[in-house]
Amino acid sequence: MDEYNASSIKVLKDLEGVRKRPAMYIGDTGERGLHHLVFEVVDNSIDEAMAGHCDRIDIMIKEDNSVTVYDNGRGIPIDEHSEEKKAAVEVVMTTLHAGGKFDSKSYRVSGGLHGVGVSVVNALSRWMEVEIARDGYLWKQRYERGKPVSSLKKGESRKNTGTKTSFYPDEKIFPEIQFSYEILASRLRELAFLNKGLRIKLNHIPANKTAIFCYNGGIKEFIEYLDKNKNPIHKHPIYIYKEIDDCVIEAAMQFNDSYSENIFSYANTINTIEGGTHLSGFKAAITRAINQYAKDHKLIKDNEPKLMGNDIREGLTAVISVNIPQPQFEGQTKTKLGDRRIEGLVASVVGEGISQYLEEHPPEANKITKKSQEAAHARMAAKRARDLTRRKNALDSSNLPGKLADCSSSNPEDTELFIVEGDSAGGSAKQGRDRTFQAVLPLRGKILNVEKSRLNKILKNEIIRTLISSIGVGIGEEDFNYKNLRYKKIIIMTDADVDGAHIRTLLLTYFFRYARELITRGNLFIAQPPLYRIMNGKTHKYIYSEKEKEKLLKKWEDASVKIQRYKGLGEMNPNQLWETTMDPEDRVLRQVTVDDAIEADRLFDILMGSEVEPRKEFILENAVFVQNLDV
Ligand code: 0RA
Repeated sequence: MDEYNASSIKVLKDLEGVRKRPAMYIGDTGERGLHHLVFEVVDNSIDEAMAGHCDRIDIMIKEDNSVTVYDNGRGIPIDEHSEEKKAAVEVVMTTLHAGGKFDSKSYRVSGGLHGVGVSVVNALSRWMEVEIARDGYLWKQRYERGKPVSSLKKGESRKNTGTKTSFYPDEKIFPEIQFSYEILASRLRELAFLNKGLRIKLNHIPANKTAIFCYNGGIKEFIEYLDKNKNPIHKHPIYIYKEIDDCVIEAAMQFNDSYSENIFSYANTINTIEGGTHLSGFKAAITRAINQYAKDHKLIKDNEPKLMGNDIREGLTAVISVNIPQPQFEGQTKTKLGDRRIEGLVASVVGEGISQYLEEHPPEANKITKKSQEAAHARMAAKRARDLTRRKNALDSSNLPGKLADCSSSNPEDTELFIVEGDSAGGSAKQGRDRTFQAVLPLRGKILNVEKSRLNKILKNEIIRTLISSIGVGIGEEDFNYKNLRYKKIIIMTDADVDGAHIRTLLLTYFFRYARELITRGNLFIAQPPLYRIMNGKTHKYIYSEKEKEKLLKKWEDASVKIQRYKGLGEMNPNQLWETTMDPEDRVLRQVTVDDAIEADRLFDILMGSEVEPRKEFILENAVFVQNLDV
């Protein structure tokens, strides 16, 4: 067999494989996988921008849910590929992992979250079209379900260069093909922050929304965006940028008067949720630089202990972003940077940058140091108090709270904890549940906003203490231990109204700040009680959304239907609560994710901050960090 035929057969086989097992390439075929298609195509344009050949990318979602991504880069090469006897662009569009083949100095990421290649998007699209302006002409090719349906055609003459890729997600693969403006905007905004000066335009026609993201300040503006609802203790973020060897290291940070730490790390524009060597180098540099400054300027006495990293990072918002050739990703979700040499490189670049900033800005340097010292004192006072009262014991699960109605199984692999708002709903839940594996914890009273307090105060709050001992994993960096988790699923069950949303958010804030592992490992859920019960003669149906209600009313148009609206969980009797919300066979749970930790964090600020309007809007629109899931 000649080489041409051999490679054609391989292409068809690969294509078949992608369509047979799409999840292996894009994670899933739900909302996340669908959006992944867009990001995969955009990533190719981002690569072109990172190589310095493109400064604008336009993304359009059309009325029919087809997508167009345009960039003004050099255009995908169109010349005939010597081995395969077809245009280079066709090879790129139809061959698995052919992406960075033409460019050895590419920052292309292979494996991991992105970088599966545009051929995967092609294989999963009903059709795809590529238009290239290059070498004086416009060139066009069309594919259907990954196979070319025409050769590359030369069109009218063109002076400029660029690439336009359009596709329509295959409905045979994706059950839903509607794109979310929010999901697209949030990642595109992030990409614009990470690529200083790059202009990214999003036009979502079905949603009737357009945005242009372009930040000449790069991640420095990212910090300002993240901290929009906070009070910084110095006016301008500290900003560090350095190209060294074949790497680019960029960091920005600002201290605010809150108690929480927000560091976002990126490698080649991938959000490294699990951190890695760039993050540890960054943290080490901050701790070292501030201690050195404090020592040199006699702000810490010789007999006093050094400031700890945690103390220094209280109220810190920071972004560390590195671009390196061939990054190695590790960890459960392949979002942990593994390259050892980056640790020292980042530590020295960032250390030098911070030290220089501190020397050049004495008033700011003093404020930052003083803030760290206060945090250290608070931490030591809290530790003394804790040791004295042996609070640790009171908080572990050998001391279960009286309010908790535990289940009989003690195997954390199949147990569930329902956290329920109010005593009356708590009563119904206790009666309605399957007590072999379902535990119920009714909460009454005000839940503390953990965003506004330090750990020692949080530990004094009765509701928080009840939560901690029921769940079993402890709290804070020293005490938290995932192994002690007492329930596989933790389910927040609140009323479907604004008060319920508020309580839910306070609880989410607590989990996000002090037990984030429960979110990242997928243990946290939100129950979905029905909004209505619609009766039609002898039959009835529970309804969970307005859309569903409209559909059913249309279907039952002529019948004499009766609609009962549920305002709270308390209006359902125990049996109804079981049937609609607690029975694993029929219920709908939403899994809480921190996929978009950035937006989540900003939203927590909005929700808990003093501005009422954005808060209302958010509660009504409902969280982006909650993903629909049927369990
Ligand atoms: C490799 C080489 C060259 C361009 C590209 C890749 C390229 C790929 C994509 C994908 C989307 N937009 C793109 N823009 C450019 C050009 C090499 C040359 O001109 O010498």
